[in-house]
Amino acid sequence: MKTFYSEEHRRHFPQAELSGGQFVTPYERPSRVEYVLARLKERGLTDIAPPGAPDMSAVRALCAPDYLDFLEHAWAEWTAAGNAGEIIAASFPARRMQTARPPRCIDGRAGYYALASETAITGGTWAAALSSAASAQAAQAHVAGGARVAFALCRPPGHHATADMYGGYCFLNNAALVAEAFRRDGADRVAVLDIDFHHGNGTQDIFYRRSDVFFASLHGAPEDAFPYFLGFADETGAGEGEGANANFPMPPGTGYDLWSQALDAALARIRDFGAEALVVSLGVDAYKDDPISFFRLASPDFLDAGRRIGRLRLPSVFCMEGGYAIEAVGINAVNVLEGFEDA
Ligand code: Q9C
Ligand code: ZN
Repeated sequence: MKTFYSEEHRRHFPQAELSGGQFVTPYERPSRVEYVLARLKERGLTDIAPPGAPDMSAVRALCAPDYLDFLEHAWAEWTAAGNAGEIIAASFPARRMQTARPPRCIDGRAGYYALASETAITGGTWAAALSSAASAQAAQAHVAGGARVAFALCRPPGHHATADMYGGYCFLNNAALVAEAFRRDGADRVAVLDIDFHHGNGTQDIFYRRSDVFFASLHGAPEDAFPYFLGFADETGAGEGEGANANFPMPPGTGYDLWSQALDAALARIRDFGAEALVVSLGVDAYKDDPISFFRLASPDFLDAGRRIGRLRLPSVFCMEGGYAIEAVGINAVNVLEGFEDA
């Protein structure tokens, strides 16, 4: 299995994450990918290449133009406005406020384009987000070119990002870019399977009204877990997309018994849908020792999950998403990949 990975991710390393009323070192930090790289090498998966430049036309086709303009210029505007710290959104268009009028000033625009305030933007964030998207695009191109599978070691992650909002450590939705690229390259039906602990609200939102991209997500129930406001089981798609969205919210303490039943149910839905290509949002924060999550998967469970996914026998792209038990992130992510190859 080939891995696509860009060192540019290091340009996104905020000092601060607002967590528990304090600024802490962000959970989503550069060292996460170092552990994945180390594990890939340890397991002989040494075919690792940098992506080329991002396909900007595909990024522009996915995202709102004003959102991309914000991401590209936010840092320059923020510093020009005399701000000393990182960009952290603090005011949002909440209930009964205007959601269609982006402010002019940068602190207003940060809140307009953010869906949460834990995610800071710095001078290197845009370049890093683009490099992450480029890895996803390169992995898809590799599979479109005939490989059965590829791994996009994306950082920053993507599944919380919508076409016009960032947050949950995400800026550009890498998995959605891959799904759209499979469609462009001729797959009539594509499935996205999101096994990150958190609901993939961004991916769901992007494809919610579409019948050509099926989205399935296994995650901590929104009553108890970020992103709190999406990911309920009764969200089944809308309009043309009715029936093409499947959520599997699960309660605190969920272990592999329940989780693997949900995985099997999601895989059955993907099979029934008739997907010709698969995108996996590969978060490994369902791990028992993850510091911000509440599932209880053990490392061997990820190997088994990979096997089950591999039995779909679909051309597949894995996009790295979350996972914050830093030293286990590599073992768990690579276990999924090895399980997949085993199947
Ligand atoms: N006190 C991904 O896994 N909330 N994003 C953190 C920490 C945000 C997770 C709360 C979690 C975002 C890609
Ligand atoms: Zn997550």
